[in-house]
Amino acid sequence: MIDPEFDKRLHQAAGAVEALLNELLGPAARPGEIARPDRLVAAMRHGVLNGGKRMRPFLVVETARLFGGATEPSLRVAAALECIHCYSLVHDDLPAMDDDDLRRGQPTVHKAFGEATAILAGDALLTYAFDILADDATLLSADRKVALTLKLARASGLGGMAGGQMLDLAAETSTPDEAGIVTLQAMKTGALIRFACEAGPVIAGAAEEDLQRLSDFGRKIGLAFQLADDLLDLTSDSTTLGKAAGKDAAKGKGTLPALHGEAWTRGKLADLVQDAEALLTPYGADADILKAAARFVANRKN
Ligand code: GRG
Repeated sequence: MIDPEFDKRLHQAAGAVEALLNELLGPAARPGEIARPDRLVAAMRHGVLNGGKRMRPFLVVETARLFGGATEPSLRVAAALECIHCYSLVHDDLPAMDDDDLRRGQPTVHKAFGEATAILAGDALLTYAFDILADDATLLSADRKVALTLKLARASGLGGMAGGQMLDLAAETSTPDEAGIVTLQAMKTGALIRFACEAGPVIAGAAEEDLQRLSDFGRKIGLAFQLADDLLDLTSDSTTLGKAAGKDAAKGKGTLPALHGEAWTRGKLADLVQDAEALLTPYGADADILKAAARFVANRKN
């Protein structure tokens, strides 16, 4: 069962970040932009405003709150991160990548708008993330904006998510060993989740020790997130997932659940949640919501 307080706060964060994304992805050009093509705006909105769980935005907002960070700048950082996450999903669904027709229970962006527009929508979302961070409306000091920009770039790019996707493509032809799978997942999925957990302490100007602790927490739940995803691919159905199930096995893709089985994976997930919760012990009840998030990530159904 989902913790009711967690459920409430996840929905609150989702509602607030969606309202902001709705405004940011409006039709009117911003200062410095020349014009916003309607079709590109529509494709970007389709890729973003289509009912994701908004787990990463929640983590940004709640890790900032833990250290006294204000909600307004947290929501802008959360919106930037969600733009990157959604760009990755739009590009991942393309025929040249995972070739999926369904995402969040709806047609993927290339199915609705065509491939070329989907590529551009992903490109524009990636760029827009850094626009949102740098904008004057993000009320943070220049030092904190630079720190967030660098962390987000590193989490998303060559040595993070995009690099992880490269390793994932290579894994279709040559199965990596267990350490290789863990690295691939830490990059492809884990890096953005870790960023979400590091963002709060940076926004709030927390101590280095707290940043490190939240980074470790992010690493644990990032791994749990991907393990749960791989387990769902193995055990769930497309209707529940809102996307195609059973794709990893069909492609013969090496995942930890495929390697070790369901019982091992459930045990590993329980260990990761325990480790993640233990990292938050110094913060007492203030971190209860993040502990509930760790449990949700490991036990989610879609
Ligand atoms: C194309 C550069 C590039 C990267 C793609 C993130 C990614 C890399 C691919 C997505 C493939 C995938 C399904 C990975 C599993 C983990 C994951 C990111 C799941 C989707 O995230 P959720 O569950 O999605 O948070 P919602 O829809 O709730 O936002």
